[in-house]
Amino acid sequence: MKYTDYVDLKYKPKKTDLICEFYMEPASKIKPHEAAGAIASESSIGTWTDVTEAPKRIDRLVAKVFSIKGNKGYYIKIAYPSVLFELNNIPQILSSIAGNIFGMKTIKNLKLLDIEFPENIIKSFRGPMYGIYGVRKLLKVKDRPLLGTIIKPKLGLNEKEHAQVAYNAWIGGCDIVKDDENLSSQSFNKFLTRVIETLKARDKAEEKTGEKKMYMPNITAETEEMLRRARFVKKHGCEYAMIDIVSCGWGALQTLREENEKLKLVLHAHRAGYAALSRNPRHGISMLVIAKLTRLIGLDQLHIGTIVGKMETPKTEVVGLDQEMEQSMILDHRLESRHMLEQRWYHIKPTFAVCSGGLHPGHISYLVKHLGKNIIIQMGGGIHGHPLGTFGGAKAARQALTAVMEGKTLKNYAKTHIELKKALEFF
Ligand code: CAP
Ligand code: MG
Repeated sequence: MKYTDYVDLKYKPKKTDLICEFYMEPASKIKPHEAAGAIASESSIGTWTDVTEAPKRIDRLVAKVFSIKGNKGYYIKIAYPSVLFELNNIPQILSSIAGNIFGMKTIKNLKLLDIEFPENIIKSFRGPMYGIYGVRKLLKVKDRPLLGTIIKPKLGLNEKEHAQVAYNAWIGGCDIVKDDENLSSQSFNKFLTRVIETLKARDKAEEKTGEKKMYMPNITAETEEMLRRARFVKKHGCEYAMIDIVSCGWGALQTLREENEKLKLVLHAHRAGYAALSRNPRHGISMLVIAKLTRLIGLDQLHIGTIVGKMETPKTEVVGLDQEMEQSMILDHRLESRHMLEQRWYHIKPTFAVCSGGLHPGHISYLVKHLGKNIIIQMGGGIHGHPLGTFGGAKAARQALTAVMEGKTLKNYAKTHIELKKALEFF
């Protein structure tokens, strides 16, 4: 088969097909049909030349390019017979549809924009154990965004200092305190000691505030060690674990999710490193794909970016309502869906979207307006950089959230809340 034999613009995808949408730029002198066919061939059963003794029957396994739109840069759609993919195996699925094709000479740029999974593949994954509703039930917070902070400075504090900063953030008004993405178990802050100290601080903060408080320790490590840390966390009465999904890898996430059937932890997905894949609009893998894979495997919360704040998040990369949804993800109006992670997807529970990165109390109105209430808002510098310190910063953040939920402007609310006033002046 020639590459162009993989193009059939009349093909109507079957419900059982897995469908990928790519943005593609052919290499110079390569026609779009040939470039698109090369992608379909290499990501399904083909290679650069025909195989002399291949059995005829495998021709029914070819992927088909059924849509090519654009000029110079093209949006193409490819349908794959789902039999090409192993159920419950994200690494293999990615080795097909996000593997060799990124390096082919016939392609100058290629970005995997979206994957539409058929039902049989979706049903082979567990999805989140808790999802939005399970986390809300755990935290006893019904219908407002959850407020979190990341302990700052991100590295350097010892275990007791870490716990003290967490305590101040919790009594100031944060629901959740998390470790930063590059804090694991360094000489100055050992994981086991940090967890013990910070859980003691959590219990004190719960007693003082009468509110449920959550700590998300970062268990990112080699897989076996990560599982040991997850079991330790569970044993010491912590309900959460946070993991850097890109650094740990998809296979490790699946292992953790399997173990979590026993541990029943809320799993928080930090996406450090995702921008190496998604930032270039013309090459790589979109955040939408990363979000779908993370939700399919079954993490409960995921950083989705925010248009405001410090991280470069092109509008198209904020996993949001305007993303092209696949048939199986139906907007679930019960949830007032504002972003894809909370939409229904067969048995897969809705994932809590986490907004973070350069946020401060002044951003809360914008976030709720654009992403709704089913979000977790996290501030690191926006709380620990407040002129009155961590406690004042957490108070300011909680005051801003209360104002927005009561339909008041931050400016007016700040007239009677000094911590918020100082935050709005300072940031
Ligand atoms: C935020 C943060 C988070 C980023 C990740 C940081 O701290 O802790 O890791 O939010 O980005 O280390 O930058 P600040 P994203 O609040 O002080 O910025 O959420 O976009 O994945
Ligand atoms: Mg961080």
